[in-house]
Amino acid sequence: MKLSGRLIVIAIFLSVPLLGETPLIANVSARKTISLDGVWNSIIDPYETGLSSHFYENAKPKTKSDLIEYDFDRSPKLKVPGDWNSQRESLLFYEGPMWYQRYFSYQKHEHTRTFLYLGAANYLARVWLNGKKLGEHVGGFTPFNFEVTDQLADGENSVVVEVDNTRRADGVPSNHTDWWNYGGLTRSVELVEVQEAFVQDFSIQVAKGKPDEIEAWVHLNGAPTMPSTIEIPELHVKSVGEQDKPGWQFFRIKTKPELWSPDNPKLYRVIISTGSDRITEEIGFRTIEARGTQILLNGKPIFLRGICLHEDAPFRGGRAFSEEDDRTLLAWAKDLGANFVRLAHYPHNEAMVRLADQMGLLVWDEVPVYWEMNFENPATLENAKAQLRDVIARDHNRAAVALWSLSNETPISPARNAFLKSMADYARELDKSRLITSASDKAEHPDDQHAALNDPLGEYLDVIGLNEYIGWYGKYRPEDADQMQWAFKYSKPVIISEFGGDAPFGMHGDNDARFTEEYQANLYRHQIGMLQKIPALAGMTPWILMDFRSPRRTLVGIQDYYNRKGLISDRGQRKQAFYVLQKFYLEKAQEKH
Ligand code: GCB
Repeated sequence: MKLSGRLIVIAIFLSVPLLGETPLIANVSARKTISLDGVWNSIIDPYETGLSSHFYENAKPKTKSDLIEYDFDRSPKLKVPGDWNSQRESLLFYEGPMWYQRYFSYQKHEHTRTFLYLGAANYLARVWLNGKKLGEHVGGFTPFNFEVTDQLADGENSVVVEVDNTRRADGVPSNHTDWWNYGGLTRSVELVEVQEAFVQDFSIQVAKGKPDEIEAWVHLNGAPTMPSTIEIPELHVKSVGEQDKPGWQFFRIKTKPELWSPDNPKLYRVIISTGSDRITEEIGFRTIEARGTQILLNGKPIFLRGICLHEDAPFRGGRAFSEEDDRTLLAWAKDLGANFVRLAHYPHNEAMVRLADQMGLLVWDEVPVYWEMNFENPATLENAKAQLRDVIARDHNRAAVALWSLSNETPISPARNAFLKSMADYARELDKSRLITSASDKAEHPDDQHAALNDPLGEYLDVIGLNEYIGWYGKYRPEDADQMQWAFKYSKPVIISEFGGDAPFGMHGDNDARFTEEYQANLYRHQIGMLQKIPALAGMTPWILMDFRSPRRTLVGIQDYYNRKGLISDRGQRKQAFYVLQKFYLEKAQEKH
């Protein structure tokens, strides 16, 4: 069997090694892991002395005359996973380098390879094991791993990570965002043990346009010619791959799986094995496509009843990272009547996407190309592409993920258009099975009854995302939405990816009194009326499920450094607008397309 061109492209791109890192191991949760979560020593380093003072050596004075001006053992502690800002009051606004260190004991085994896997570190991370540098990673929301088989000691080991969340003009994101710049080892750190030859990555999905065929590839590490097998016991499938080039096996499997959808989030147990390496995965099978102005799930039009989410932890504050945090947020989205979530504005933790698979929520997965950025800088583009590549590598087996989003509210310019076109091309090279989108806020108002989105970015997308704040920002009141007619330059499905307004829970007043629940609920009523008149409307994700921390929101007694556009407060209280949207979604869910 020869590979289809599409599979070859996917395989080549997902195999590109990362600078200083090794390619990501897929499905770490199905592996033998040793958790390095817990309490780490930490040194705040605002003047960046750690590198020149060799903090990474974790040295101790050997004689009483030795001079060593740091001591991890006696330094304050930080919990991992976790941002530092919400762990100590003095760190709430801290931006800069922070050094993390911990000891762990390890027993070496023959024929075992070990990787150090970090779920995320915001923003720049430099990593050392036993004083030896493993590498660096840029980007605060994607995982990375290093092979440490040869660096590990039998017995006690010391790992040091410098994490620096300084904002950078050339960064992704850049200097300005509307979310908290939570720094630290924000997701789990673990050692992953694998066989000498192991399954590095795989892709298993329904073949495009062929619901009775599954196409798959398996990428092996350390096993150029070993065969691999895919089993799906419930479908009585057991298939041996065909090798096309060393380390790559390809499969075409005739079978008719029950298809995954939000109403029926059916997952199959899939076993992938090579030699003595064997991992189990839960996989849903479905197709997603855009046809005309509709989005089709499994060949049928679907209206995406969505809501935006930030990765802020309900109740306790700080960056969310646990399955408990994720379950709370997604359960609220389900209560709202949603079948879709926009995970804004960066990749959320992996458990969130896995839970969406299980709970039946389609996902808009986004990278933090946000507002003004240095679109002229080739390094910024490479950085954005690396983040896109890594979130695709992490999530490409999730049926829930329907859309890769390239950006949010970027200012139109030739450099920006070229930047995003390049990202769109790259996303399609990596994964042709999903839809590409982006959120634009560049609507024009020729008069007070008309609005148009002509952003040239639309040319490169499968689905147009529009953020509009009629009734909140700008001159229009919520009622003005009633007269507004929308036009879109590109005849493609449209998702209204944001609208909303701030209201702290419990603040009441008239419908026209800013920052009251009544104002917010009234705004939602008029928005819903307006949006339903858009013929190309394929879905919506209002801003936002829960209030979240933002340094831009300074209004005392109302915002207090929180963006209050949540339908639910950060303490879990539901505002009036929650029920307005819930009513609409429950009605919409009853409609037949
Ligand atoms: C937007 C941004 C989002 C902000 C929101 C707001 O357009 O995309 O990140 O938080 O507006 O509340 O202003």
